[in-house]
Amino acid sequence: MTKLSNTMTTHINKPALIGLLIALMMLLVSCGGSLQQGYTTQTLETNGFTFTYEHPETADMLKDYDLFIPITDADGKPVDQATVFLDLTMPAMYMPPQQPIAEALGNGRYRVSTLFTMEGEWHVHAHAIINGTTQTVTFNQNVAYQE
Ligand SMILES: [Cu+2]
Repeated sequence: MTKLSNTMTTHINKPALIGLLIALMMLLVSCGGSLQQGYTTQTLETNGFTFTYEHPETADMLKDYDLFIPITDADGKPVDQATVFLDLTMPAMYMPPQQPIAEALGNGRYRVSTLFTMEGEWHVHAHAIINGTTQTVTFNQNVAYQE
């Protein structure tokens, strides 16, 4: 048996092994998040707080979406007990105010269920009241018209 395992070891060449490791790492990365199909993320920092925006890469107009905003503090710890809401605007024009409030999911994650009422480029301002202070970052969201 010793001779057999020696033979097998020499037959696994290094490039193949490295390729396998890379493939495994990519699998881990893709499984690491719980991103929905067609979703992507943006990450912004303000005053030591890191906001992530998990969102459809291009949203369909007037379709309901769950948008997720995980927040961590300067130590990388999840921020719970925050009041989080979004302010959805279009840079190109005035739109009626739309400020959906987020639901806290725990582990620093917040969810907003909303839709976008027009095609084009939107600004998603995420406001989080953390310990009495409002922290704000602005993400981008593209919205396309779908029949
Ligand atoms: Cu508009």
